Amino acid sequence: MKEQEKKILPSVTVVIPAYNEGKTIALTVSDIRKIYPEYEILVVDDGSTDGTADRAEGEGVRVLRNSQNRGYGASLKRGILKARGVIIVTLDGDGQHDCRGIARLVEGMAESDMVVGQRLKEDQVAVRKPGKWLLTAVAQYLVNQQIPDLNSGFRAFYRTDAIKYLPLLPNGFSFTTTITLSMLKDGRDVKYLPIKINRREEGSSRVSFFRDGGKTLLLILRVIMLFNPLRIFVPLSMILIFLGGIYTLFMMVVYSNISDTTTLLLLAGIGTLFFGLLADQISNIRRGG
Ligand SMILES: Nc1nc2c(ncn2[C@@H]2O[C@H](COP(=O)(O)OP(=O)(O)O)[C@@H](O)[C@H]2O)c(=O)[nH]1
Ligand SMILES: [Mg+2]
Repeated sequence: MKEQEKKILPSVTVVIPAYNEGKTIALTVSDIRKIYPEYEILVVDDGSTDGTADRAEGEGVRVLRNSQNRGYGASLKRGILKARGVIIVTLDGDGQHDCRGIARLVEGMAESDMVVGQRLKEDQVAVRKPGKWLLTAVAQYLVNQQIPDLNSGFRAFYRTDAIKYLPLLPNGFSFTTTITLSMLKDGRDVKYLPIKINRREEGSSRVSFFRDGGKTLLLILRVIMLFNPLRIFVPLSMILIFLGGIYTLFMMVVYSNISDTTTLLLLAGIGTLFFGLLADQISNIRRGG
């Protein structure tokens, strides 16, 4: 019975995007190999200049080398395309994710479409919080459900699902946000399992508030347009039309005339509504609906 159970377990590829993680990559992959000898380990080296790829290869795992730095999402996409496993687990190359958690993520996949390693609140770096808070609030509103951790890099999903969403997935760090929202918007089941994050021992985080915080606003606009434009444009147009209506009534009663403002408000409201309807069609086409 045990043997039989083992045979039907799906194969797993652990994809590790790494950029200049020469000091930690060897330990990270050797730990995974020790605990999960049956899993394929695939390191995607993103043009590192510190020997990251060679160190990973020295541990006997599969390595893909990007000739130039293409970004976190671009590397994951390349890894996903080349992976041999049915289930993909993504994990950082800096040793921050405890690989003992992989088993729990994979187990969770028996009942879910994606399992996310949910970081504790205090593990989410303080300077990133304002942007992340707003992004999470908008994202939750768009898909109409709670998202305890929108962009953890430690997660498991089916390779076929990732391939399906590949054209939507961006090349940068917003890969994680986008795959989460793609799943949730399609009504897929996403499970969150609490994980502990190790302190970064070597190197420094490549996600910075100034570089990526500035991008957060753009990302918020992108996810609105991609996942649920009507949820923003309909209320906005209703507010404009309502204000325009009230103002028209007021002008008619008091001055027996309408003004430029009433016309502008009403036209803006109607324009916003039609823009939203158009955006909704494009969103559906892009997401394959
Ligand atoms: N492929 C790729 N991976 C990157 C890049 N920058 C960082 N990473 C990797 O992405 C993971 C998370 O990056 P990190 O800077 O630790 O982000 P944090 O954990 O959110 O602070 C690590 O495995 C990094 O090696 C990049 O430009 N390209
Ligand atoms: Mg990290």
